Amino acid sequence: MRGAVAGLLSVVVVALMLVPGAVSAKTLIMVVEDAEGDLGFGVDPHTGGIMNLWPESTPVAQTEYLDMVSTWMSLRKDVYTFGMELAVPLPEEGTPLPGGMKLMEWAVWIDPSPYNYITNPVAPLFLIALRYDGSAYSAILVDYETMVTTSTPFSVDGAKLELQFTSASIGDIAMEWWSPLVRVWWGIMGSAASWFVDAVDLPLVEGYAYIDLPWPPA
Ligand SMILES: [Ca+2]
Ligand SMILES: [Ca+2]
Repeated sequence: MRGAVAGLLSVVVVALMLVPGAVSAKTLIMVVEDAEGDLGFGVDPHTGGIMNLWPESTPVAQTEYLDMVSTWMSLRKDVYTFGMELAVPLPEEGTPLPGGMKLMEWAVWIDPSPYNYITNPVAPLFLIALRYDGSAYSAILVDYETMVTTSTPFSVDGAKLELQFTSASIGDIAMEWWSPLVRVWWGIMGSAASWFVDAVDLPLVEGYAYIDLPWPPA
């Protein structure tokens, strides 16, 4: 399974978009494909890959809207758009969560350097996350320096989700590393009972480091 995952190629696109009747505006876009059917748990400290797959009979494996099949980041002027495509459409609001799950999160972490829980357990800079609790969606931006959480614009359209945030909302930093992750909480809300169930697969492509992707695109 992991061999097949490693065989997937990522796609990096830098697009130059022309705005009709206006000055041209450069949009940076990076799109990365991810394996389908790879929901798992436990992160390999050497590769960043998720080590164990949930058996097909388990609620997580059957909850295919947790399964990222592609993810992207774009920057146009001073607005970032982060997105994910899931294997199947996201649930309608009000759809209960299955299998004792209490909360789900499709998110991007902005890291100061490639995070590794053994060799580089660095604190993240920001988290931008879409969450669903079985009743409604919400989207937040967490500043890990101040621990201030603010809401941020999002859209859910079939199997696609997007979150937007401005350069100013991340302190006008020059973003260098971003890590898309899908997470599920079980048990009592506020507890630490969460697991990462999907991360970017790391094909052996220069520029990838553990679970982080480089920015801007090469
Ligand atoms: Ca996946
Ligand atoms: Ca994956």
